[in-house]
Amino acid sequence: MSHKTTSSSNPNRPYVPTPISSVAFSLTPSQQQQKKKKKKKKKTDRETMAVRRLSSSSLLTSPSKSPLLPLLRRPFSFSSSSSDDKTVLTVETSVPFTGHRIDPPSRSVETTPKELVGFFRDMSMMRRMEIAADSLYKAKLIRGFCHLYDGQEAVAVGMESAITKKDCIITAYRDHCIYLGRGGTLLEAFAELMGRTAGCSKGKGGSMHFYKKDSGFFGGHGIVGAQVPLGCGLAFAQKYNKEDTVTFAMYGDGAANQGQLFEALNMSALWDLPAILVCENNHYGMGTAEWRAAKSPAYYKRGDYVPGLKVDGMDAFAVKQACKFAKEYALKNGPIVRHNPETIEILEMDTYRYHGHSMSDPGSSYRTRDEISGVRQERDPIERIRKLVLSHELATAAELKEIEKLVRKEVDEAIAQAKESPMPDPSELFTNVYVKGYGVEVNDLSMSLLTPFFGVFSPFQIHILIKSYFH
Ligand SMILES: Cc1ncc(C[n+]2csc(CCOP(=O)(O)OP(=O)(O)O)c2C)c(N)n1
Ligand SMILES: [Mg+2]
Repeated sequence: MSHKTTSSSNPNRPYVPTPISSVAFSLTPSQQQQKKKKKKKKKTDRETMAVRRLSSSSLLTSPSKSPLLPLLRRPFSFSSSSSDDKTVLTVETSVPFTGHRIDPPSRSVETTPKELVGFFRDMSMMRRMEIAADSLYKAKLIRGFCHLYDGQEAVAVGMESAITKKDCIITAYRDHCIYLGRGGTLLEAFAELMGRTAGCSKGKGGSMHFYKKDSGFFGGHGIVGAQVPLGCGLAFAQKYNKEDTVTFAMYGDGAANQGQLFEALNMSALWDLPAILVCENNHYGMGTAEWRAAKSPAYYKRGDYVPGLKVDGMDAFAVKQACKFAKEYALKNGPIVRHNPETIEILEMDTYRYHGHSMSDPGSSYRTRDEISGVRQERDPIERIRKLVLSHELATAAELKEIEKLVRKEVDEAIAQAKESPMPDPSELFTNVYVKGYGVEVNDLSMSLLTPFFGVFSPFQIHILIKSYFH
């Protein structure tokens, strides 16, 4: 698996990041008055209030005295350290949306102080989790394939804020943060990464195979693109069961060129399924820049007859607006209507991954360090929200640092607890397989034959492959 390909900094075809205007926001007249009043208050008053808000936050308060239960029970909540969910703030997206066969939504996005500060904390939590996973991998406590999501957090957070847990999400192997967003806990995530029984797949799936029962999260998938037809199948079930819900099927710019995607798109459009295809365009498929793999890298237009929207995927509020719009659009007239030719859409999220493709890829041989640091400086999703929080005076810089400190502590606690969890018993190798009592012993020959597939399949999928090969 080589990551050494022509650099995207090739002068003929450079990677051009989305231009970002400075953080823009607008306030209604009453909000402006409120802001003026606030300014008059003494700084100390404001800080005392904010510290009170911080300490009353659900995420930062242990619901139990047991050392294990807090992390097991505590969902990754989108409540914020600010308790104010009544004041409506209007935030402008960084850049306008671009539509294909559709009028794009407004750039003005409504939010509340609670949501705004919540976005900051939730994205900081995701970022910290991925950085910690990097260290655990280097310490050999996480093994096998491991694909990190840092840089792309705004997609997970913005999407989650626009939908409910009854809507479905299905994604590929870059799944840790989507899992947290769906309500997974840090303990379940780290335990799974380290192959422990407290993990969300009982330690049997690893990084690429996170699942969350009864949460509308249909997990990570190692076969590139295969999750898209499965997602359309979920949308079929939603329509069949007459549910007012939708499925977000996520895939990368690399997967966007696969045939199965177009087959799934055709059937979904034909059957008016409430499916929303979300292309996370991080501009690289492993070490291959998008322009080397796609004749047309305008992925939001690639559905031809299917409407599409290009979204700044580094702006959580743009993602929120786009996902809300897409869900409403997909459900327009309800999924039960026999012929609604406009249910399915493609959302292209213009995003960026800071890490390499996986832990075996340093991520710097096919793109320049300047490119990576440029995106960090200009477009970082967390820094954007930090600026918004500060400009709305919802917290001070010191308070935001405190949130980051608490997030770090919570991640460290989860890792310590995950390490306490045992590895699965070897007998577990024969559970959760398709056909009961149909297992086979894995011998050295079959293991060596299947080694190349280890990154793609989970140990249990490999078991099934062995089974079907030898029977
Ligand atoms: C069917 C299939 N082909 C090839 C691979 C190897 N592979 C794993 S990830 C990847 C790149 C996918 O890139 P993209 O869709 O852009 O997603 P990203 O990793 O950027 O999130 C490839 C080619 C695979 N796992 N499955
Ligand atoms: Mg990609």
